[in-house]
Amino acid sequence: MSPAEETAQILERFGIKSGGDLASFSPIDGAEIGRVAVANPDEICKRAAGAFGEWRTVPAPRRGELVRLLGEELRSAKESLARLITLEAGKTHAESLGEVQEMIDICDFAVGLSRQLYGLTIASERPDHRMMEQWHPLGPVLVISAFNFPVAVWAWNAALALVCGDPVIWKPSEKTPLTAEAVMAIVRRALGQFGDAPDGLIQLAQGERDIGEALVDDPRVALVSATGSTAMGRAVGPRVAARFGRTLLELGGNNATIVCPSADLELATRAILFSAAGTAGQRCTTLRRLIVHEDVADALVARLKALFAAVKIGDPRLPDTLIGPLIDEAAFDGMKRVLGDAVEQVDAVPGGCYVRPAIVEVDAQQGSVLRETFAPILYVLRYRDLDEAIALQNNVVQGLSSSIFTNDLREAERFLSAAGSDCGIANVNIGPSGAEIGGAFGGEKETGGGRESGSDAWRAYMRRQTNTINYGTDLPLAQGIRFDVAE
Ligand code: UN1
Repeated sequence: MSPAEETAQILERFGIKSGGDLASFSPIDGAEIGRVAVANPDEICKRAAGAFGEWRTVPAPRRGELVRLLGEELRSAKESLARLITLEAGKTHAESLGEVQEMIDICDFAVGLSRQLYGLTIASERPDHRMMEQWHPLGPVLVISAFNFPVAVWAWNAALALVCGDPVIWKPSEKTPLTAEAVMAIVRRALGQFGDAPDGLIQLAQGERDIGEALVDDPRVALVSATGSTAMGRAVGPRVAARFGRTLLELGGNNATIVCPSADLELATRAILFSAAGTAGQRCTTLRRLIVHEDVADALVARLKALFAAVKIGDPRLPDTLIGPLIDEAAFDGMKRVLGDAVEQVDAVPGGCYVRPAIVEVDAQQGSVLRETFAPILYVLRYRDLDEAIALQNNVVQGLSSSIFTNDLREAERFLSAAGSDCGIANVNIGPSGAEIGGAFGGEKETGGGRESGSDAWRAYMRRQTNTINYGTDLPLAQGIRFDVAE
């Protein structure tokens, strides 16, 4: 069945009618698979602001109930939604299922969180005074998501925003509008079960860049959580800052793995294959730089080259495919700009851009090695001592994810220490990609500094209020100040 035919069947199952000005194309064969209508940003912001007035006073555990229902509906729709991700984003079925599972996991996490939005009690220096801090809902949250995780990154943000008391506006990638429509159909099912959620609590804003810009500039949007390239973040960040709005940025990565002489090379090989070639190199956490000790480099690189040559590339709907297509022609051009004629195209489905992952050995970290090319290119650098390797790993402008393979405790701990990796994520004996829900996700430097999903990332979606309460009959001032008029 063609991607267009299969998509039509799935959309029907979700009760979605295709139509409108924005077209979606399947990377499997490049053909159009559906259309959606473009949003009216002003209308959306108005409805979100109205919803905020109501939702912020709903008790947080009750808000959690909506997210629990969303998790349940996602469980029932898992297979269909995953299939649509495969059709629209080109991920393999296993990876698409994983993406929906990530949505379910964050829902579970957020449900628990809805009873744990803790503030502090603080010792006051003044007699008969009490201090505390409270966390209150912040306001409408705009989620800008990228094509490569077309639904999970929305869920990371939406699940937390909803339990925190914030309405959600979603501007999905213009390359993956249909999966967003399907998620909204699932959301409507959850809202139906929930009963009395305010109108406009969860909205979709389909469109191209202009729609995103109008939403980014709207003062009714309290937080802009944006995932995408550093260039996108550079445009969004200052615009939101100019109106003193808040941002949570999850931008480009240039992730490295260090392989030490003591490493379990079999383990490292498997992890590197998944991290560098999986998702056709289109994760923000994709492994892009392999920094390997010269004693083990020849053996490791030879093994990787053999695996890269053998890995099954093709229609992501087929069960044995490990690597599907690049998202579009522009992604292919990006890879070609780096590799020129060395790009090995794979003849899989006509109309799609299928490439073999590439290994490029380099002597120095310069030129394209310093940039994030959203394609499966793995640069290999050799090192002699660990400090040199860590310096290489850190000597890029991005700071998302990193990892080390070693069986030497000192090396592992050094890598994780304050003098080690400067990334938001640093792993030992696993690759830099494939993080689970629970840990805070995000990175430093030009990756944008935002943290999403796990740990205390929820605080970005709330405003903090410090309270001092006097339950006495006197008015002692802080710092011992006296301010009495003698009468
Ligand atoms: C992204 O590519 O934007 O850690 C997110 C990972 C996934 C999320 C990637 N859990 O690779």
